[in-house]
Amino acid sequence: MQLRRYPGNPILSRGDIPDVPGRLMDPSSVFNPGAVKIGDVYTLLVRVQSRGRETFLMVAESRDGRVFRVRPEIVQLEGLDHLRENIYHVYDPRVTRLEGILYIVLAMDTDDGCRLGLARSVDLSRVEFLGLMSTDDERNGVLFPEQVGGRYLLLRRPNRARPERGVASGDRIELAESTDLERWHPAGDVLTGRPHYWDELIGSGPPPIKTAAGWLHIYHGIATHFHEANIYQAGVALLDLNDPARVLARSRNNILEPREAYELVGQVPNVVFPSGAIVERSDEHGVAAPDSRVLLYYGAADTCIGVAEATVGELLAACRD
Ligand code: BMA
Repeated sequence: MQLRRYPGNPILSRGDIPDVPGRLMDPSSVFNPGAVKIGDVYTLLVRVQSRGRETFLMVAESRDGRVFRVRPEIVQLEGLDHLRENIYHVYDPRVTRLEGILYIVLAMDTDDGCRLGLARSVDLSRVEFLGLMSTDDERNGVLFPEQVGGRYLLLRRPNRARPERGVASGDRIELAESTDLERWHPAGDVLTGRPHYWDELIGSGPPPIKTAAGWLHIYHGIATHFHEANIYQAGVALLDLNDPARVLARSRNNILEPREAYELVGQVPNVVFPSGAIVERSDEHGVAAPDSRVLLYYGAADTCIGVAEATVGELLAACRD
């Protein structure tokens, strides 16, 4: 199974980013969005990179999930200036609606590597930075959309794999738990990379999707080809509803890989990087209907954004392929 791409992809490219006078003109790229539906509006929190390679977050909105308009302003993280650390980039936001609030887990580059940061917002007009969630080098943090067993849960990817070249990466996704969203404690290993196959290095994608069969977790896998070339793909695993450190099933094949020109060629070639998902229909308990469509938003070649879709049932079947 491959996700079905929207024929109008890419849905956002650098030319769709309005200038923000004095701050951002003619940027290089837009990619790796968080996604959430706010009322009827499909909303993306996108990563925009300037030609100075500064990183900005901006909001894009759509009535149909495919044609987006970017608000001509840069999202300010209120309270970020109170941090003692030097922050170079804030990027790859994962947006989770939790207890009626939008929580955003951010990757933040500091002098000591990457940290996870947490922010919250009602509708992405104002975003309040709450603080760092980690003291170790990690990326790809993503919150579950509800408490499980009385705890908030977070998937995170420690950057412990040190390639010969390039930045630290990771080959495992871990679970962490918290009672206050501030202090996080290890709660088990979830997935590890599969050396030699499509997902040697891994990291979480969008927030887990609740289904009757378990949590659907879309993640990215990197085939490293002995460090000669990195190919970023998407895959899916099914985690136990009550104990998400337990993996019930995991796709053997990827569900999306770089094939189209805009995924194969760009600032970083051969990248599909899933980071946002919108489920079209869930019940009052947040359980996705099996025939509901899932729109997966992804960064393509660190240059533009694509959307691809499958039903919940198809994703469950892919876990067991
Ligand atoms: C990862 C992250 C992503 C990026 C990907 C491909 O390590 O930095 O933001 O999309 O690499 O360059």
